[in-house]
Amino acid sequence: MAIVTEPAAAGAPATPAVSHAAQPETIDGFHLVIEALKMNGIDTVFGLPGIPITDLTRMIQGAGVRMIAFRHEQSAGYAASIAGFLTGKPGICLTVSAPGFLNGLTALAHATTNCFPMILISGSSEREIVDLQQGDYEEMDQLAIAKPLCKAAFRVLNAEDIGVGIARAIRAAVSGRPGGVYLDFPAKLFAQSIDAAHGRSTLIKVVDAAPRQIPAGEAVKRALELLRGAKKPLIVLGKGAAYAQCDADIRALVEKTGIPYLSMSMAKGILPDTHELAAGAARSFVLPEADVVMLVGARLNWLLSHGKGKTWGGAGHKSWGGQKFIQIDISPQEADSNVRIDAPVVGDIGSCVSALLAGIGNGWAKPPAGWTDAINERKAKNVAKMAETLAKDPSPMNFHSALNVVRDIVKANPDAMLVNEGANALDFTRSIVDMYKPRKRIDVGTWGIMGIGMGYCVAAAVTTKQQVIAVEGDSAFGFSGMEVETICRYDLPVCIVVMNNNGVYKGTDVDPTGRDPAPTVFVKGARYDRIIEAFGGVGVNAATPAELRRAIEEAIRSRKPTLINAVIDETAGTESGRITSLNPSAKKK
Ligand code: ADP
Ligand code: TPW
Ligand code: MG
Repeated sequence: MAIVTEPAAAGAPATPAVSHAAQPETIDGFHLVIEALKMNGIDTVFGLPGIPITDLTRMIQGAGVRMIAFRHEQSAGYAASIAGFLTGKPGICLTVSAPGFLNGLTALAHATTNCFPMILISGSSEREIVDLQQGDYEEMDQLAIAKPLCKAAFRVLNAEDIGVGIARAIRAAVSGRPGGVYLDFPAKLFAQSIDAAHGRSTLIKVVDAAPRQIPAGEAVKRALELLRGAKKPLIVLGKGAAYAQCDADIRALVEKTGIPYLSMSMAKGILPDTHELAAGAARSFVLPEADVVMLVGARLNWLLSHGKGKTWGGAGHKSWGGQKFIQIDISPQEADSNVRIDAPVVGDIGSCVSALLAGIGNGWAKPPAGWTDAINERKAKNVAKMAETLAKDPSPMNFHSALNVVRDIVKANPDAMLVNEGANALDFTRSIVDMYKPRKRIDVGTWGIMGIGMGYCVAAAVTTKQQVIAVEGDSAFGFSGMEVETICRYDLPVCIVVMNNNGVYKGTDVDPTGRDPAPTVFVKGARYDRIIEAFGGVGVNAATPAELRRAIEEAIRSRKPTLINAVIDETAGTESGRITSLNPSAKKK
């Protein structure tokens, strides 16, 4: 995941040259920042202008770096975070001070939580006034506030230190476990002028920003011994495995060992969901039954029921199910965070998987047929049941009949990026829509966060140039809906499908007192498609699967920004989708 390098400062506008030969050329903070970013292969910045960074956004654009300007910093931040995931380079988000910084902060915390490399750069107000709390314009001690939410936070006060600040931010974001980094640039920094030759000599082109981390030989041996003795082995692929971009080796590991695998949401497609060893359709069977589980870039957090309890065949909700775990992860602190890890393999996934492959050689005995046959039997049963449900054509549409269309379209367009958020709109899409290629599915991630939608769409379109399809709950869409203007402004090939069931989870709740709409319910029969028309995009109302299919196909053909209001049965969803049980239940009704 090397940072791509470019010739230093190519294309950056030079500080206006002064004609007197006697006067040395100078460079200011603005240009040092831009040159440092360019030198380190940063080609895109996501942000929103205002004091003190308006000129910086202009100059970034003038220097040939893509400056994508949003309507809200949170969307710019989410865009930066997912650009980091998709490219392995830190995604950059640029904001103004206090309120802009705070708007970007949720995304910074999200990046850290999800292990995505991102740098939030915020302008800040005058230090001596902020520190004496004398009431400066947008006064706030941003550095202190950012610190607990990111891997590292730095403030740069002198133009000579810009190079070091940016180099350290890049290293912190992409090395080891990736995460969010905060860079604080006070307004005065940008205007500082120093000798140009000296200034440029302080810039650092980061060498080997994300160094390989080779696993210890004995750790690999321990893992292979455990795997070799397994009767019912299982591999779990997480988004760390997708991030590592060593898809061919992961595929070889699965195929050479013949071990069935589960893909976590954003790991879907590292191997196609239709692969014969894919065990996703038998998830509730394989988790409690497996005896040895190899985690590849996946944490045993809530998404995997902390590796224990009923999901894993444990007797009680916190009891160990008896599995032995191998965990491949770059973080040496991850092992044992929830249950005992018998064989931690610490290193970058590329190096770990190739070391395992070398140890496996060619004569690896496949798992007992009893195990794979049992899985295949469950899979066949569940797939047949799903096919039956998908074939139904109820009126109004439900999630299944609408997503059956998306499923076909993704199959026919495997290079398209799929953005997904909501509750039911998320869970049904994850289980119904098969993915065929790595890093194509991007979604709510570790927090199950709403609001990533349009920011992710913009970043996916800008960084991959592929068609983007977003499946959005109507509530989820609302968090970032104004960014459809951004999508139209940059004319991005994004097709947004709003699964409109009139509310959060469903649209049927009522206020028991009869006064107001229920907190989960929105305006009934809303026409989200009309929002995009205000900005010149294509809006379509789709009440049937045939209408939905036609509209998505046309969006892909035209590559025009499109928003489809998919009318979904308002009774179709369940509370919180698949995670109803996480709602605390009141003892008395
Ligand atoms: P999921 O939600 O898909 O289960 P998680 O976000 O819980 O995935 O886990 C991702 C894990 O991958 C993290 O523990 C992180 O340290 C690890 N990781 C990220 N990048 C790499 C890498 N290049 N090599 C090894 N581990 C990585
Ligand atoms: C930042 C809580 C989880 S899912 C959801 C909310 C508000 C919306 C579900 O409705 P939607 O989907 O999108 O219409 P559907 O198909 O079930 O009807 N604030 C944040 N993050 C989260 N997760 C929430 C609130 C939530
Ligand atoms: Mg909804």
